[in-house]
Amino acid sequence: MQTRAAVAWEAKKPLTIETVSLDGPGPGEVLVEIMATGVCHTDAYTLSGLDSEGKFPAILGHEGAGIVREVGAGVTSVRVGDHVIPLYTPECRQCKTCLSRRSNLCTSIRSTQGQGLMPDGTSRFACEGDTVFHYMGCSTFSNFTVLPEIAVAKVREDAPFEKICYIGCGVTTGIGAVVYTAKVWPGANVVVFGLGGIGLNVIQGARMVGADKIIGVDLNPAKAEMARRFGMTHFVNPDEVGRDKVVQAIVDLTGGGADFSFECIGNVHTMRQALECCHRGWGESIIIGVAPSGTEISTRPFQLVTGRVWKGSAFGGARGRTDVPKIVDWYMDGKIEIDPLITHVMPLEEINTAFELMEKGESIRSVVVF
Ligand code: NAD
Ligand code: AHE
Ligand code: ZN
Repeated sequence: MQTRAAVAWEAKKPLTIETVSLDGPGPGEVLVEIMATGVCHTDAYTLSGLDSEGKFPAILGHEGAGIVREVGAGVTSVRVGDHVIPLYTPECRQCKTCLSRRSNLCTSIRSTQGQGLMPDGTSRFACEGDTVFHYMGCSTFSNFTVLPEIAVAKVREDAPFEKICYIGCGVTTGIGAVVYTAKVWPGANVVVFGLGGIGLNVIQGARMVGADKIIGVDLNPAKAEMARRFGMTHFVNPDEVGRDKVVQAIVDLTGGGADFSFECIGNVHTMRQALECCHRGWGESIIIGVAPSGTEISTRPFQLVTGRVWKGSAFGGARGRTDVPKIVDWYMDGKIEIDPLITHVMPLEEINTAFELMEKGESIRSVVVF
């Protein structure tokens, strides 16, 4: 079939809207009509050329919601007409990792996914005779896309696509990091570095589980207002306290250090600050931000010897097919908020504006509706 998609032909260049060809679903796969997709900082990261797995030309996008339009042979878990959220972290329920229940990082299709290919090693997209690669197994910047059935979460049909697409990455990543990865306890002191589309969801997750102090750190003071609305109790602007005094400022505010910190920027310097502002003996720092390939984190080993813990979180530690439908319920039941975070909505033709707004720090989430 033919479909409309935004194609990233090469790094650092704007996307162009093309009519691309798409081969239908093979065994165990589904064809999904994407109704809406968010634009995440990770899309911009890959487009910047700093992603070691970035392949071009590609159809980016990994934060979508849509409707199953066709199923391949042997598909049993979804049917035509089901509403779904594509999962860049699938859940096969059969691999060593899924069976271990110790991690959400299903390994069943990860290697082909990282090469921009479907599990059978092919790409289903082509444009003007060129193969176009898939991205994070999702390619939600295309009106239609093909996914393995293990990489879609079936969700309730009364949930609006243009809001729940954000659960496909940002909402689940932020709230999940609090609930599933860190298991923040009521009364904990929490610090969030970076008050963008991910950090604000960490903040609302921390509020949801009953954290005490929720301290936000951001260079952009314009981010503080929304953060307060979502539960931030204290704001630290590194340019006001001094960039080398952020750790001390947090230690002072928390009476010794944070119980949990979350790095939601993707900067190795703030990752170090996030670890070192944690409480001696038990403070845990969770890295969410994606740092450019080739960069490395460092700290004095003494920081770990004295009980601070460094962890990472991908997709909030959520098991997609199991947890995403529950998070959609939390939204529909009013337990979490999404609407105020979607600051811009645009048609596919204006998708480059979403990247510009993010770059300038003027949006939280832009959503493209098809
Ligand atoms: P964003 O651009 O919306 O937010 C980043 C925020 O960090 C902005 O508010 C910016 O002002 C602030 N910031 C930048 N540099 C700073 C500094 N030195 N000190 C303090 N604040 C600073 O981005 P986002 O969509 O929220 O994504 C955040 C990070 O999370 C990105 O690296 C993204 O790739 C990553 N991410 C990871 C996962 C995962 O599963 N681990 C999922 C989604 C996104
Ligand atoms: N390809 C990148 C890695 C990017 C990365 O860490 N991605 C996160 C999700 S970011 C969503 O916005 C993730 O889930 N990682 C686990 C995984 O298996 O990719 C690089 O730097 O090479
Ligand atoms: Zn993302």
